[in-house]
Amino acid sequence: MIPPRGANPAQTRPPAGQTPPARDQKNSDRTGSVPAPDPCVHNGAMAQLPESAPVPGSTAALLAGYLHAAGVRHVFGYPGESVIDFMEAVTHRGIEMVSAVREGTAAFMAEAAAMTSGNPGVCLSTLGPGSTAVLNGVAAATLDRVPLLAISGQIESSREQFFTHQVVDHGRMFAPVSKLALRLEPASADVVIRKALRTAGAERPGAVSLTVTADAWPAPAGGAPAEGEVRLPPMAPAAGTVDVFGEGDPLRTLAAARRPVLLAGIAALRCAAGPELVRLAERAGIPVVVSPMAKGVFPEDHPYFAGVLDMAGYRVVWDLLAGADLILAAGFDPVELISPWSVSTPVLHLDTTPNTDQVYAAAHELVGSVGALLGWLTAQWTGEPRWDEAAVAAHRARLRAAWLAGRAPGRLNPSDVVTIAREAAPPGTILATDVGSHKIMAGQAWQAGEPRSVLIPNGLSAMGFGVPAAIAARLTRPDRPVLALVGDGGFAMAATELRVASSLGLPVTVVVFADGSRNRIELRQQSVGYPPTATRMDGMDLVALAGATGCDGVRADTPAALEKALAGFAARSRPLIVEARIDPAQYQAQF
Ligand SMILES: Cc1ncc(C[n+]2csc(CCOP(=O)(O)OP(=O)(O)O)c2C)c(N)n1
Ligand SMILES: [Mg+2]
Repeated sequence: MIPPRGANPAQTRPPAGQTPPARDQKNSDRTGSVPAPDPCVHNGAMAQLPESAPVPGSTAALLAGYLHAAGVRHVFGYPGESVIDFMEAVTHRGIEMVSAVREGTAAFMAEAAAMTSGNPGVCLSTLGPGSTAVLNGVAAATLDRVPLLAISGQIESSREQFFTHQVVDHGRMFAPVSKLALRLEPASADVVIRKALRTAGAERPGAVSLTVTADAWPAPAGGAPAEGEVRLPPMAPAAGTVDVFGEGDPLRTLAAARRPVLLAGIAALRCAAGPELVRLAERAGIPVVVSPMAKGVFPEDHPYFAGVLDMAGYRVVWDLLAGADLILAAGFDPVELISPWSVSTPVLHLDTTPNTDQVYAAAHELVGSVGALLGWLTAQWTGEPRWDEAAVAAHRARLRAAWLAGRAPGRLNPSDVVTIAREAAPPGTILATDVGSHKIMAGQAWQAGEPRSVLIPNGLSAMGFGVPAAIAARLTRPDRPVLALVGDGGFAMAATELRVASSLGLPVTVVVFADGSRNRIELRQQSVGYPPTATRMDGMDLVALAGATGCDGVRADTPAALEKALAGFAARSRPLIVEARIDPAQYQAQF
């Protein structure tokens, strides 16, 4: 049965002329007028439910059914003729179709939704320019190891082989940036959808591209046992079996170590191995370094927490690893290495994946679910704790001093922004960063309390992620405050997506490290004596931009002003853009 138009309150907009008044007037620092949400504008979720149902038993309906069963509640995309049947099918299935400003940012939203929820992310683009525009986000999901279905429309199958207007070969185009590029054809729809979902989620996860010709969507789906029935494949990252590779006994190697260090990475996060990490760290007295994308897998206020790899203060962390006599790499993925692996410390490799990267030559490889592997080591441990808490605290103090180095007195330093934002953020806040010098500062010192609460792109490391990621995080976790810390370069790449946030009433807060520079690259130029070619930017008036996109906006150039701007941000009802005018001098001490 089709619900009447507007029956779903979540997808209903006020009729034109009846827009509710802005609720946050007293906190509003913006200038200029806020455009009223316009139900005719296609920003944000599709406004109304379809009048006619998609064809029952169609390929579109089957794919929508599988997505729903896999926990997908949002499809992020941009419309085109070749995908209109599918947009109706997902809406009919109760999945919200979120229309971004462009396809590339829609893919970042889908990636961030998957990072936050653990379920596959889904982005949608049309043929030709839509599919080419989505590539960066697809590559990001693959290198960030995030399960993503990138669905692209294509011209009808009768013209696909010879027609040239807007037609590119998706199979060849998506191959290098995805785990698999498939064509969804009606006759084999059931098996191909299952294959796509299983492949996207299997270790190591990543993007799967699904190309669907316009005529395939309404055609009857083949292979389903009964109309509309879905048979969801397992979505868990790894089961419990253990393969052991390498000479000798890994338990003996561990028992012989006097200064072991755990290095936890994203496979540990995917395996939800946090409790086992804590138990091994405490029982055997082992400090834990985490990778940026694994932040939260180990509590950062724990006495055995030893910092984040390759973020600000990175030399202190590498010194710890160099001085260790065994590194237990627990789900560590070398895709996150920014520096080369330069230490000769022996490695015990604990991962869902064999050591196929060979960045280090592991003494032993234990392959299975990371939590189970850690649990097994803990159960076998009979020795004394190897490190005392005071020694780890001394290491953390060195790291903190390195992170604070180079501060310019009396100015708004990058470290001030991170500290003030963290203090203003209530427990449970989700943080998204962009890419650049600000990420390196935030990645080290933003204290993560739980898994999947910090979204840092560190595989492809694509700029333009932070703003769309914050929007998707808030949609996925409406119960959580969401904050983005972004550079002014990355912000400019995605700023118009904030109109989506205001249209959908998503009160995300975006703090822009405004330094008029693509600083991370400018620092490289400085280090080799080059001028800042193409790395300086004219500043933008972000307060005006906030007004133009229906957000509140405020400028801060001192710590006190920033504290005031961020006070109580989690209780706001409208999106907020904070232009934090920083002095970037401190970065020079960091890199
Ligand atoms: C899409 C993309 N283009 C280029 C780069 C290379 N890059 C890495 S950091 C950076 C500068 C980022 O500038 P900004 O966003 O202002 O951050 P800041 O370094 O100033 O904190 C650039 C150009 C990238 N990572 N992603
Ligand atoms: Mg900048």
